[in-house]
Amino acid sequence: MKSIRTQVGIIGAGPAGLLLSHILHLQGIESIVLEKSSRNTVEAIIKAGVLEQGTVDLMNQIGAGDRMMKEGLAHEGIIMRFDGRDERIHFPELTGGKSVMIYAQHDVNKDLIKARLASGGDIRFEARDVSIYDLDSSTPKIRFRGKGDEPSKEADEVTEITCDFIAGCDGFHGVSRQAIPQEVIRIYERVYPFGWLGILSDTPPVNHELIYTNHERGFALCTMRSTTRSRYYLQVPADEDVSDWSDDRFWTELKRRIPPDAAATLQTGPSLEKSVAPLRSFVAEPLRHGRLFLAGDSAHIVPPTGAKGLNLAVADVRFLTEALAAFYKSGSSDQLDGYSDRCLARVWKAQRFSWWMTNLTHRFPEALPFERRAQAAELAYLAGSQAAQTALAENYVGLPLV
Ligand code: FAS
Ligand code: PHB
Repeated sequence: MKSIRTQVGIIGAGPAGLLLSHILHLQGIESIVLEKSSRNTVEAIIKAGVLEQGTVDLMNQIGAGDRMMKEGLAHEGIIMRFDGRDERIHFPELTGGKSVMIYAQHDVNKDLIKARLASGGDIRFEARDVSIYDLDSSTPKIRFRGKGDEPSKEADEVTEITCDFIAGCDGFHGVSRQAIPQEVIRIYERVYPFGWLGILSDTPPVNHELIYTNHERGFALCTMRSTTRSRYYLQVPADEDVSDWSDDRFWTELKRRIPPDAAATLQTGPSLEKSVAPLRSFVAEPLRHGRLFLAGDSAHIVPPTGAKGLNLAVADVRFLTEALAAFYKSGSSDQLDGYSDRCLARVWKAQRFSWWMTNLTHRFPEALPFERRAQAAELAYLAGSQAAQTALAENYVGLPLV
């Protein structure tokens, strides 16, 4: 078995792991990133699309924001469609000038990988059988099989990394959360009775801003990746099989749920990607066990309705890099000890907003007539109340980091 050493072992090269590795580097802290997928897969995966102002600012601060600023689309509002009417939520007016940026997550991944490798970063793609040991010691370890730091003779050679700390940035299906003992971890979860059927197409977006629609046939979202590439979502039953949805069936259903003027001008085309994503609200507490720190989807999942998932991962990483930098600079572990509570304060506010936005815009199959009427009343209240619109806007653009 090959043995190597680093200060922070990072599992996962999604936005959380890549951002963590780069910011640690800028603080003079070394890390090794282990990623089970290939670089091409990480750079192609279709996921999030909305960056909060804080995420945009951070990408620029760390020198990884040039392409985002050239190709990203600044958005100053969204349209809420319900009961035959459109209500625009105007972000700058309601939040003292804030907005959001439309920029695909796979592009964020690409930009972070480029920045990290250009600065001598050590990212091990296609790392297999990643496992974690000795979390309660001051030298926790990660073992993996794979290409290692040079094409090894034995593709199945096991490498062991001895670290000071391990960051679990390996998403909902990763191994790091599983390393927290059952008697320690607390899980909070709400699984929704529907999913999102998403389609990506090289067609101009139907509208220059996002349209969230609450329709009697179900929720729909019109969003985009650029001025020539569109992304649309339809609420479907949780167990929906994407193979039951031809492109034509998707476009026909979308036209039935979006505003008539949008339906009339919608440009359809062949799907580049089509998939069903389940919707759940999920939090694992605490985000730390011994020398293991969870960040991003490994610790929490939000329904994408509030566009919070990627941005929450960024906030966790900000807090973790501050805590690690304090430890290496002064030896103090106070911020490491406070990491989980600091993240959870923000995580739960984003959970609440995402749960609220999902309840406001989706049709629940088991909803009582009273609940449907209450939902219609809440949408009507939103339309008529600056206070209600301000509450939506300040959560959507991202709450201040505390
Ligand atoms: P990620 O899941 O992005 O990254 C984890 C990484 O760890 C992956 O590259 C994975 O391959 C790797 N990994 C997993 N297990 C490993 C192991 N054992 N060893 C090594 N590596 C391992 N959020 C939004 O805001 N808007 C959206 O529209 C949206 N759509 C989504 C659609 C889908 C299908 C999914 C799954 C998520 C979506 N999300 C969306 C949420 C998503 O954007 C996450 O919030 C974001 O990816 C969080 O980033 P990470 O925490 O880095 O996790
Ligand atoms: C997306 O562009 O994929 C997107 C945008 C806003 C959301 C969810 C997904 O709330």
